Amino acid sequence: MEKRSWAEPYKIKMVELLKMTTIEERKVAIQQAGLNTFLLKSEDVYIDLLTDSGVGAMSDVQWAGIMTGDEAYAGSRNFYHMRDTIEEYYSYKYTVPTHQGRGAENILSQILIKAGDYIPGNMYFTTTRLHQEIAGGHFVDIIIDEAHDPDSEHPFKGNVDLDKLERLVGQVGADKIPYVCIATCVNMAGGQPISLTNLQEVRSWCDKYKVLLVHDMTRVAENAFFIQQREQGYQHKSVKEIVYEICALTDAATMSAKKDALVNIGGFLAMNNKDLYEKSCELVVVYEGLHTYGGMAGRDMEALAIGIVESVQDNHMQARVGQVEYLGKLLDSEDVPIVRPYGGHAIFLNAREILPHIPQQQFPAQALAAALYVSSGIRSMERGAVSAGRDHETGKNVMPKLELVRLTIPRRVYTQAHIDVTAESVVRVMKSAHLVKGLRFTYEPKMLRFFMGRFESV
Ligand code: P70
Repeated sequence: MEKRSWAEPYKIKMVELLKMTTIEERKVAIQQAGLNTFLLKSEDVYIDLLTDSGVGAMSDVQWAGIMTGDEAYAGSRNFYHMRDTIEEYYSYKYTVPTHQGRGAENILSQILIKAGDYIPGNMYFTTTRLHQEIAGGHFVDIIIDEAHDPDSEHPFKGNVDLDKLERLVGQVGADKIPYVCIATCVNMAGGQPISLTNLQEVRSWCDKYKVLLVHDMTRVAENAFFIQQREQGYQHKSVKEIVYEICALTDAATMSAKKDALVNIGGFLAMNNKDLYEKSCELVVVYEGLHTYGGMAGRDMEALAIGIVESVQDNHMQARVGQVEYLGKLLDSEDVPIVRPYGGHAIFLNAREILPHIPQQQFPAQALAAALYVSSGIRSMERGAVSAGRDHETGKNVMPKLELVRLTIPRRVYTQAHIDVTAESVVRVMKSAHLVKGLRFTYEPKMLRFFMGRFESV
């Protein structure tokens, strides 16, 4: 059969040189970082797969847009460009810029949540849940069970289990549910999409009970690509059309634009309801900045407006998700236990299986991320018990079913050769996995402990 490869729909115009380190240097660096990859200096990292947040490569057109920044305190023209682009591509009528995603989560949670409320969501996200809790709410997981099983091949592991939603309303009543929070391409589940059919069902449920539907749209374009590839009836629709369709089913959205929208910083809260918009404007001036910049520079709003357009191009998405898939296939061919199906932004290593000798109380995923860094200079992120934190009522460690290490692929940054080296490095660390030891905290922050926590080997 004739071989047909695809290649990235861009070429490289500028490069950033990487520093190579020795294993001895990395051993010192990880000890100084308290065995936490968040605390490493970026200079000491070879291939940085910590996150896909704010680390993408902007296009020449975005950089040109930076030069047209209108840095007026009020009414910057870049704000209006961004707002109009959001309405055109994402359907939402009103936009409130924020410095990044969690700024939007804070404002939304403060406005909509009362003490004692319940907020159902398709799996938790760390910052989202924390803002819900700070506002006095309780997060309730309503994702399908398959999402908690790393081996399930379900094509839409981000789907909502409507029975769980129905049970919740039976227990607490619709009055106690201010909104349902749905993430596209669920991060903590392994970058897994929700189907449009399921989202339509959630919409109908929300209409029935008069509950708002809020969309964490941080990775909406990746989700749209999976719908195009996997959901019946969408093969001939463009990513752009599917993105619009997803957004149009929801009432409001929080966005960390540092991911899909291809910028280094920025986010927003967007909605169709004027009353919610006005309340958001009142709070954005308290926490972020005036309602026409909300913590973003004019130039960054311009880059964001352009990034939205670039992010929904089919060929961009094919290369983006294709690169993640390429890594997944390499690891699969070496029998590395990873979450299936491959995610949109990352491949997730199943630390439970790679380090069966380390009990979850000793944070196997955290230990694996540290070991991978020492062995190869590759930086990854723990997404297991350390991230899950403690139950905010009982104070007990939450032990999630998924104990994962995330190899997150920045957008338009690394080459296929970097991905080859990554796969080889993971295989190498797996071969000496039995030597990796469990960890305990030496410093445990009260909130979002994974960012700054420090550890020692036990
Ligand atoms: C990541 C980043 C951020 C994020 C997200 C979803 C689905 C909201 C946000 C917040 C950065 C991160 C954040 C917390 C823990 C680890 C890493 N995800 N919703 O790497 O947006 O960061 O802009 O405030 O993925 O996954 P922001």
